[in-house]
Amino acid sequence: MSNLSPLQKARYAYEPKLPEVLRDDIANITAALGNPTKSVADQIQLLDLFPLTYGAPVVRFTKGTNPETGKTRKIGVILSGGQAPGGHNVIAGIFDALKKANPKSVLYGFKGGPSGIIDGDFMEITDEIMDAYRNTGGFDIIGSGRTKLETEEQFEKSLQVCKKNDIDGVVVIGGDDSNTNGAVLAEWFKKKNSGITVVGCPKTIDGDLKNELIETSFGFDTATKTFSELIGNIEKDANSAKKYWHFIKLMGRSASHIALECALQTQPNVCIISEEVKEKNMSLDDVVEGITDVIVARGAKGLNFGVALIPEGLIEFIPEVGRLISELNDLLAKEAEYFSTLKTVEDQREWINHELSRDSSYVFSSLPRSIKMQLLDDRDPHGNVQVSRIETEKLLIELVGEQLDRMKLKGEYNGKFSALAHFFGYEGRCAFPSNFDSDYCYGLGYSAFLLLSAGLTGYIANIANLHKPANQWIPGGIPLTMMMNMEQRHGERKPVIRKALVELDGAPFKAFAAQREKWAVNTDYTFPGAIQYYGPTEVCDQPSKTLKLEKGA
Ligand code: FBP
Repeated sequence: MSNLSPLQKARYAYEPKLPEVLRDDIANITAALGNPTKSVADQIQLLDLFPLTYGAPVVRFTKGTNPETGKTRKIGVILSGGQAPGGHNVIAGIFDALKKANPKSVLYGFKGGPSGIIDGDFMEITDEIMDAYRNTGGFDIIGSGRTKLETEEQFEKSLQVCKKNDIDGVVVIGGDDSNTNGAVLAEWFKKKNSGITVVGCPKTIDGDLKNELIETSFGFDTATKTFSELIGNIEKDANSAKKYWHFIKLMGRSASHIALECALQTQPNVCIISEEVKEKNMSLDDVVEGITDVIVARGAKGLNFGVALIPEGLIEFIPEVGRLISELNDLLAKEAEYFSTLKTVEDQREWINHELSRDSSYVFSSLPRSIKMQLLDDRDPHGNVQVSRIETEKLLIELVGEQLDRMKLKGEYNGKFSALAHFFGYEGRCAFPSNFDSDYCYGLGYSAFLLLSAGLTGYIANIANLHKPANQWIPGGIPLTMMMNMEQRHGERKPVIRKALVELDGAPFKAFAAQREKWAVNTDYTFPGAIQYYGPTEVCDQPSKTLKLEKGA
C-alpha cells in the first residue's frame, strides 16, 4: 500500500507487551474465581433486574488448564461509542488469543457499532485485515456507533443473529453506557438459555470508566498525551507572542479527568475542575470571577497572556445550570413529540421557559442565544446532553471580557485582554495508541477471550497494576453488575454503570491544587512534546500522571 506513512509501517511490526501470565501457552491459563460481589449501590433493585448475572465473583487469570479454551468458537466484536486509541489492539488481542487457542475459530466484527448485531451486519476479520490495523488508531476496521441496545425487540434480534450464525460469544468494547448495554444483553442471553456469553472492555478517552478495580479506561493515556502536546505548543506560542489568552475546552463529558491530567502535564495558568465547581456550589459568576482574578494578577505583572483549560462538561456542574439541564432532559424526554411540532426557535424557547421552574427559567433566559440553542440540541441516544457541542470556552471568554470591561470603567484594571478559543477532542481520539495503550488494549483483548472461553458472562475485561512494567500487570475480569447503580435517564430510573468523576480528595486533584496558585501567576509551563513510540522506556512507556498518582507511584 503506497499511502502508508513510515510510522504506520513501523507500528504494524510493534509487538505489544503482555502481562507475564498471558505470555504462557494459552492452554495453560485458567480463570480463578474470587468471592461473590455486590453492586456499588441499589443492590435490591439491581438483583431484581439482573437475577442471573448479579453478584458473580471477580476473576483473575492464573496458570492452570481450561478444557474449553481450545473449542472451535465464533466470536463477534462490537466497537461502541466514541473512538479511543487502542480499539484495534483490543480486537488484535481477541483475534490472536482466539486463533492461538484454535486456528479454526472465527472472529466477526459487527459493523457500525451495536446496530451491527441487531441488523446482522458483520464481516469476518481475517489475518490480512487484522494485520492492516495493528497498533493503529481509529475504529475504522469495523466502524462504531451509539445505538443503545435497550428494547426487547433489539435483544431478540441480536439473539437471532447470533444463533443463526453460530456466534457463541460477544465482546462489547465501550464506555459506561455501552458496557451497561453489554450487561443487559448478557442477562437477556442467559435468560433465553442461549449459551451465548457477553463480555465488555473499558474504553473511553474520558477516563470516567474506572473504580478501585479498573485502574483506567483505554484511550485516556493517548488522548491526554496528544492534547498535552498541543497545549504545550500553545503555551510556548503564548509565552513567545505574549499577547493572547488561550481558552482551551477539552473533551471528557461530565468528568474533568482529561483537563486535570493535561493540567498536570502542562502547568497552565488556569484549569477549572467541574467537580470542584459543584462541590463548592460555585455559580457561573464565581467561575468567571476566578478566571478574571488570574488575568488581573498576571496583567499587574505585565503578563497579558495565558492559558486556561476548561473541561467540556463544566456547564452541567454549575449547580444552577445543572438543575436547568436536568429539567430540560426530563422535559424533552417526556414531551419529545410535542416539542418536535414547535417549528421556530422562538416557539421552542417560549414553551421551554413556560414549562421550566421559576429559577431554571431565569437561568435559561440569562444565557446567550447560542448556548440556549446548544442546550436544546438533540440528546445522545443515552439521554445525555452533548456537551462537546456547547461552546463553554466562548461563553467564558465573553463573560470574562465583559467583567474586565466593567473593571476598566471603574479603573480597577488597565491590562489588555485578547482571547482565542480552542476545542481539543476529536484530535486525540484516533491518534496512534501510545505504547501504554497498545500494550494495555492487547492484554484486554486477550483477557476478553479468556473470559469467554471460561464460559463467563456479564463481565468486563480488566488489567491491574498498570503503574508497573507490563510483565507485572495482573489480568482478569470484573462482573459488570458490581459497577452499577440506578440513575435518572430519559425521565426514568435506569440501571447504569456509575461514572467515576474526579475525586477532590484523590491524589491527582491534590497534586494540582497544591500548585495551581503558583502556576496562575508565574509562567511555569511544561512541554510534554509528541508521544514517543521508540526510545528509552522512561520516555516511551510511562502511564498517565493521574494513574501514577492514584497508585502512589
Ligand atoms: P465515549 O463516552 O463514547 O467514549 O465518547 C467520548 C467522547 O469523545 C466525549 O468526550 C465527547 O463528549 C463525545 O464522545 C462526543 O461524541 P460524538 O463523537 O458523538 O461527537
